[in-house]
Amino acid sequence: MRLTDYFLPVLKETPAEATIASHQFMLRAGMVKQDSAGIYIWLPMGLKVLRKIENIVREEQDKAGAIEMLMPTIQSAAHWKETGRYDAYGPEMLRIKDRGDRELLYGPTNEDMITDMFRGYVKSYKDLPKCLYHIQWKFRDERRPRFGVMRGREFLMKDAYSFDIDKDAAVKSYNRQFVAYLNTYARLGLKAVPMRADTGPIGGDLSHEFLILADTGESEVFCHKDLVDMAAPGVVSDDDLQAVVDSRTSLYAATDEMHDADAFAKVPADKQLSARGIEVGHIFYFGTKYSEPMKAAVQTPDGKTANIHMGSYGVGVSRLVGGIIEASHDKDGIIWPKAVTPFDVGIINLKVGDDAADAACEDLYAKLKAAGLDPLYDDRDDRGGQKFARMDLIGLPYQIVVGPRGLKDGVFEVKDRATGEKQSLTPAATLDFITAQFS
Ligand code: P5A
Repeated sequence: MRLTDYFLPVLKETPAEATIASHQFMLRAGMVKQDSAGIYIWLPMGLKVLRKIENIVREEQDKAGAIEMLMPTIQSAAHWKETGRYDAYGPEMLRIKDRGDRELLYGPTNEDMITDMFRGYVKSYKDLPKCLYHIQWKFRDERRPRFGVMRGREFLMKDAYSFDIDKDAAVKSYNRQFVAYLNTYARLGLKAVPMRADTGPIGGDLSHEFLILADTGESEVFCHKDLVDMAAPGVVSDDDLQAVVDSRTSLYAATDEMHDADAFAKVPADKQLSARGIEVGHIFYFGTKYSEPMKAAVQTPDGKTANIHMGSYGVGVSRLVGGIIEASHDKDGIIWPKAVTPFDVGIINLKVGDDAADAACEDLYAKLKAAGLDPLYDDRDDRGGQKFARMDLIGLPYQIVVGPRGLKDGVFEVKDRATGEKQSLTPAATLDFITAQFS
């Protein structure tokens, strides 16, 4: 993409309403614009990152055997009345009436709707287990929307729902999602720690939140330090699921609502970590909480009927955009992990209009694209300082600076955004170096 063709409305000043780095940088880098409290327009570069995160989440769900579908954002109140959640959910739910005075709502989550759908089709144990998911916008009329997309009112969630014949089978489904979450966050370049968590309005007694540690996080957390740097498990066979989950849950980790000071005191003092965290996922096993009132039951092998055991599994997809920035930035701007960067590499032309500089940039731009990369070419006629600041702000992992001085010696300057390291490379070596970083 050429910058002169793109829509990248970068701001010079930090908007006063933004108090944390991710919010400031997302506004300044032209990724989002607030339309009303907690509701955002996703501008082109913000959307690119959102889609990359969404795709990684999707791939890991698919690998875990979950099946993608799509439920609507607007739901009928009837499902929620059946489970008793219509009243219980309170003012966070946006309630709407249609022209026929029928009660609708903008979905804050989908347990009630999917249980209604599933019970209509599935009547036998032979059709279990199943795990279905979608990636869809939610609305929660949060009392205090803040920190940009981190606590929005409208936000994108991946929500999966598992259906099993009994508790043992349901715990297996839970464990499979638990492991998928570890792999998902690792691919996003994050260290997310699973912690025992409160279940709130979703319900159930087995639940973990996945949190990334950050000073600006909204949750207070307590955990064993070793959990933070554990490597992702990768592919795990069904037989090994429980052991992988146990290797995490045997170490102390809890959010403040579930914190047990006595148990935490037993963690060796040099391993105790109290910190703040950003909740980027939350998984639940809630048994028959929805299937019982909705009579979602199947025939068992011995001819009886049993209520389906369910779990639900959420990832905060739009929150992750902010979460990744909180975990990876410096004073000058964002530092994107390669897996989610909006563009792979930036080309800075320091002398737009100069034949040699223009030709070198065009050639490099074409070759990077031919190599399957996604470069952003800054071909705007701006001052050098402005170009450097803009490129640092938007945080692409590599920058290639093309200017008259280097060209005289036949080299470009290649900068690593994370380390600040610079090297002078010939055009051919530049191409080799950059493509190697993405292979
Ligand atoms: C699990 C899937 C649920 O809603 N039902 C379906 C369950 N869980 S949850 O914890 O309430 O939400 C799941 C994840 O969504 C993100 N999230 C938010 N992101 C941005 N703004 C919000 N206001 C917001 N609320 C929840 C979190 O990452 C949470 O873990």
